[in-house]
Amino acid sequence: MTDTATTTTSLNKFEKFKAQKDGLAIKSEIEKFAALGWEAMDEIDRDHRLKWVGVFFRPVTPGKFMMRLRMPNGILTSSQMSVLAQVVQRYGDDGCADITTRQNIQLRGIRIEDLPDIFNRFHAVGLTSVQSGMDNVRNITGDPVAGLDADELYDTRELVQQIQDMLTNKGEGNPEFSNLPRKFNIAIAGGRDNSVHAEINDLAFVPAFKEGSGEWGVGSGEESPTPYSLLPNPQKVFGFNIIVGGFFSAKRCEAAIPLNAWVLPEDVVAVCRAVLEVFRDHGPRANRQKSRLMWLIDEWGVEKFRVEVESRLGKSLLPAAAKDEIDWEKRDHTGVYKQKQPGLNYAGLNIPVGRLYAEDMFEIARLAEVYGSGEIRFTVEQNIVIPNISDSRLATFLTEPLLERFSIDPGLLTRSLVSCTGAQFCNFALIETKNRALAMIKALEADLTFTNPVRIHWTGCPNSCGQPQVADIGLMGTKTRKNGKTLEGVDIYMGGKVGKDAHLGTCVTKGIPCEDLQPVLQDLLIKNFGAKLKQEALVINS
Ligand code: SRM
Ligand code: SF4
Repeated sequence: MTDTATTTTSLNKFEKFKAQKDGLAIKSEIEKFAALGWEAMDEIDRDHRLKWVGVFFRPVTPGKFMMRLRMPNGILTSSQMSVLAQVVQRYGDDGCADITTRQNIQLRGIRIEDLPDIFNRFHAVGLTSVQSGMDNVRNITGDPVAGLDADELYDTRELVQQIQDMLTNKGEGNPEFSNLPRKFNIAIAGGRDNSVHAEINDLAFVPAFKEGSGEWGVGSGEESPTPYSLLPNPQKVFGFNIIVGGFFSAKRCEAAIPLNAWVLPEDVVAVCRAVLEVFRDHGPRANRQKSRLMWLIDEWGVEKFRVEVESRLGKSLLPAAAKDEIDWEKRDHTGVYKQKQPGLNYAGLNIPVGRLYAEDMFEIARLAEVYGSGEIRFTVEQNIVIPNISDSRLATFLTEPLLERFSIDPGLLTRSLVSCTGAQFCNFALIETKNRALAMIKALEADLTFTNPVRIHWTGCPNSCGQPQVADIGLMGTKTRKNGKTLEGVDIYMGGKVGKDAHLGTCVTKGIPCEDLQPVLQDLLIKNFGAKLKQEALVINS
């Protein structure tokens, strides 16, 4: 490590404990912790280092840990889902799972004494939770309908898996990337609708065609780079424009900015490695509120950052293509859609606020096996997609009782509802989110009619895990005062645009007590999103 990273006097407490013992060292100590019990563990190991293997101590429910998996491109098999269901099933009422805003899943109620057995079960079905928390690269997102969508530009699945394998040493843990200055998010968009919210990632790849000119690609290091002139159609070559530095934090939120670079798909893994090496070795480590990649880009300027990335790559990057291919409104994939493979369909099921229980998970696994190919996918809206349902089985699939709860045609608010974990399990939370979000949507849908979905995102604190800045209406938990009392409240964000011309929403109103929120939302929905009171609609139609 260089410059800022080595100045021990300015290291924050996280940097100090990482320097004493790398988080990944915890991997060989799991048996010991299981025998010891959580009460007897060293606090830094328990509260922080365990996150390097995806195990999160929950101060709200001490002794009942959360486990965050890795789901490259949000894809898993029915056998993997069954294993996850078995894990949470043993915890009875304490056990459940949440689909996350990064196309991933978290398990709850986990006891430390069970970790060796859980890791063995994960290993047997190819699941990993390694490096999913703290100063590591989070789950890498890709297009949720990759390989299914006739209109896709690039099937992101293999690339996402390759990046994860490089970062995590095929799920075993990779000390090269286990001590970044801060968390890091990577996304690859493969379609025209930016299903991954590329702009809110530290590093994202956005589809873009480049007019051929006989220049050389950068190559992945091991094999020779592909010259444009040898590509099948050198006049119009597919690749990705690179954007960098997008992030949300309590103090600052930024959309990613162009790196002014374009890469061939086969160079994406090498570029990820180069960017991460630069961030690892030069990213600021003194103040954790100012450690995300954008702070380094601010300090250096994007030009210098690009030059450093090129120097790690050992090659120049080509300038960005003039335009990218994101020209659709964002789809939510809820409903039944034809696949590019004749006779096959994918079904997007709405999972209200992403919450699943063991019996739901077994049932989803069963449906995927009986009607599909055993594959299940997650979306960043915390929903699921079951692909490869044949035309002949579709009608029976649609009669399955699970679809009454996990609908393919939910109400227009339910459809787009997203919520972070909130006070039930998260100690940063300023408010309860998931249950409140569901109750609020139910009440609003009872009173109003809608013509279009309205995307409402709840997040329990300014860390913004529920991404309120990408929503039509974003609700961020806060504490507020009313009649001399402190109450749970929200700041309201509006104007988030996703898909084509994505941009972040901003705070429009602060400190609305949650108990007064319903009429405020009703008013916003009527004035800004064309909702109508059911009574009014009845009069107009009669
Ligand atoms: Fe997050 C921390 C949950 C997506 C920004 N996030 C946390 C912790 C680990 C805090 C904690 O220890 O309690 C939360 C765990 C609560 C729990 O028990 O579930 C937590 N974050 C989540 C999830 C589960 C929300 C959800 O309900 O879906 C998401 C897990 C994604 C995954 O699978 O890895 C989740 N978090 C996000 C996102 C959205 C995204 O990635 O698109 C963001 C904003 C984007 C970003 O990071 O730039 C996000 N989480 C944060 C931050 C603020 C980061 C910062 O730079 O300051 C924190 C706090 C921190 O890291 O210090 C945080
Ligand atoms: Fe917890 Fe805040 Fe993230 Fe919600 S936004 S999961 S409350 S850290």
